[in-house]
Amino acid sequence: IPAIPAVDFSQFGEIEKVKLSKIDKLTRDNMARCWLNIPHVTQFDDADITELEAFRKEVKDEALKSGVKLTPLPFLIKAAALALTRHQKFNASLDADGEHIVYKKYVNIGLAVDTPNGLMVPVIKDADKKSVYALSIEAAELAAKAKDRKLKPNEMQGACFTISSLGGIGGKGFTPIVNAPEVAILGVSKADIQPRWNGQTFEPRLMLPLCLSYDHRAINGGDAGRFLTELNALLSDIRRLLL
Ligand code: CAO
Repeated sequence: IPAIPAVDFSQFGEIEKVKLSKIDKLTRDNMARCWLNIPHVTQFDDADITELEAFRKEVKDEALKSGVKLTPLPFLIKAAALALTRHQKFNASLDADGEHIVYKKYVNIGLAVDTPNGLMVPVIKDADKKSVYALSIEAAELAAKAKDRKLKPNEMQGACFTISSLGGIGGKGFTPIVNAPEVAILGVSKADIQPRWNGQTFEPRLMLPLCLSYDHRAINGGDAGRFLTELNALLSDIRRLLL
């Protein structure tokens, strides 16, 4: 790849040169590696989370009494974990031998956490077996550890799939980079009230933007369409998480 030529920016005005942190350097190398190796496709959808949000608000205070700060995130982890158990191509990695695909029988979900020191991705193990409260507690604990630089190496290993939620920050959508050897990543943006046609009239509904990037060597558009449709159905009617 032709290198980007070095530029002396100081010839154009005042500058400040700051050393990259160790985490920034790891992210730089990992992102470049993933971007260059993986043929990415990103598919978008909006999930109607009006009912999910009404339920979350209903139980929020009760959850707080048990020490749980309930955000939409643990519902997303729960729904993604269930969808991963039903769509094994997403819970897989391409084998380094180039001849096999490895299907995983466990569901570990990486969580992108924005910290002052850079991007960290702690892993929630066996996410499919945990309750929404348990996922909420673990996500908060891992995010706090990431921010305090207290994550142990084994708490950042073994993810099958990553969720990157910018919902608490903002934006309408983005195209996340697949974190190899995983084959897919879910980006989540900020939910927003939108007018939706119900057949007779426009109704205000809370819509959650979902962005699914995947490795097109391992996953086809049809697989991704089915996965995202299932995830959308689970989030739009969380009773389906029980089925
Ligand atoms: N839509 C609307 N509101 C949302 C939302 C969404 N999708 N997701 C979260 N919110 C709300 C929460 O409910 C909370 O509001 P209340 O306090 O009123 O309930 C508020 O936004 C803040 O949430 P949070 O960000 O503190 O908590 P979280 O569980 O949503 O996320 C964590 C936790 C660790 C994922 C997040 O702090 C974080 O680091 N996000 C950035 C990830 C990132 O950097 N991704 C990019 C990686 S690639 O460069």
